[in-house]
Amino acid sequence: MNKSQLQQHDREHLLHPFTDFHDLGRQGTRVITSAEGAYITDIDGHRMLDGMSGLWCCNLGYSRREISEAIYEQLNKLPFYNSFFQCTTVPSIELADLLAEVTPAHMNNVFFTGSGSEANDTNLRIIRRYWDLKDQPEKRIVISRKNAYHGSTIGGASLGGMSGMHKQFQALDYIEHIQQPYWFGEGGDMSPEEFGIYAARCLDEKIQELGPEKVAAFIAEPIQGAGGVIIPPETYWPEVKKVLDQYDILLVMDEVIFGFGRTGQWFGADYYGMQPDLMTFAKAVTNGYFPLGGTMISDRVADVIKSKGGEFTHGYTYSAHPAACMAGIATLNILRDEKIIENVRDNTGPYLAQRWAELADHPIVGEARNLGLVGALELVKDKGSRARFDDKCTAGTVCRDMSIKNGLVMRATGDTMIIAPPLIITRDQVDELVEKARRALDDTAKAMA
Ligand code: PXG
Repeated sequence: MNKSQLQQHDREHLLHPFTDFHDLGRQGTRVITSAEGAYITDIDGHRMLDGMSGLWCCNLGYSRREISEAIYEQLNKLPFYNSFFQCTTVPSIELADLLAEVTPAHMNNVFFTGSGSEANDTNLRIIRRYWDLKDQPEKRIVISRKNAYHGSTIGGASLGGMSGMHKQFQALDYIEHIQQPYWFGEGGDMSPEEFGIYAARCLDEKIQELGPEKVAAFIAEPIQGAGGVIIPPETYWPEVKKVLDQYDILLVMDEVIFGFGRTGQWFGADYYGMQPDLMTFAKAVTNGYFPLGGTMISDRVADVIKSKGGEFTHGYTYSAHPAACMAGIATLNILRDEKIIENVRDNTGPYLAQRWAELADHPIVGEARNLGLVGALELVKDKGSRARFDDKCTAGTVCRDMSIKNGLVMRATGDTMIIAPPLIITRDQVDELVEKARRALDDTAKAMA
């Protein structure tokens, strides 16, 4: 099939995730046909630096045969076996060992799932089971944050705080949402430091309002990813820690985007010095090569679930799929053996920080923020008042299209442009990324004038 035939069949038979079908019909899909290193190529032969690592998952880029070969060999040896009913497979044990090694010291158990959404559903099941076994069944409520993203199953979407999503389904009734730590958008006249404390105190207020004896857990991404790379003010996480230390409430850190090196540390929890009870992961655990997610479970929680006896009635057919686990093993070995994360921390992360900050002087950039290998640009019409161009987020859409035209995949969340390039990006490629982003900004400024 040629390009237009592919687009037509796509329109007729494929319902895409998070897609406006009118727009899709009008514009047609972009057909991506190949990828190499940090670049993807579409059906027209247009090659782009992939500033989004696929969908925050191909942290090692697209050319790691060690991973694809590990999957292939496993599929030929034992393509599937389940981990229910006292069965197990060698890859699942080996990956569990490796995860226990790279995650914080107090986390030594994993429950495997097929995705991040499923893993957050698993978290809800574990939280409930934990408090029941502790004879505190009244602890039921989970606190999350507005504009959080925790997936798209009913559980994941209920935990998430995106208003557009909540309009389209009925959320679970035991989840509450509080203020997000988004200083640029919602900090008003407060300094970032003041606002960080304020946003953390909102957690305390909510716990007191609900009654600590009813609150089971607090869930948060270390940095909001899909919500627009919202890097909390430095005061936020230490204050959240203080709040949580006062109460007997579980902390779930959703590391689906920031796990496996994005901050220059293995996990966001390491970066912020937090000790979560549960830690959701997916995406980069297999470098995006095979679907796999899961949740890491602290010793405190695992001991209760394991020792109090009785069956934990939860699991997925593809929990611990052997080929997925082999992909995970190969990925973690590369991250560890090639010191990829150390390189982000000491070399490419600081270099991106320096180059990305230069974009703050652009006339339509209200803020350029970054941490490790992630970054965001706030597009504004007026820098002083942080006023946007319009309420339809036209600037973000224009900038995304200009960026793609200029050979860089940059994503728009409203009028916030975001990047999360592969962790293997070189300094030269960081230069290329920043130059292409600047060109996209220039083109956007012209189009919006
Ligand atoms: N938690 C977080 C923090 C995520 O970012 C999920 C859970 C769900 O994972 P699965 O594997 O079920 O998709 C995610 C997923 C975007 C975008 O546009 C982000 C995600 C997924 C799709 C799009 O930034 N994150």
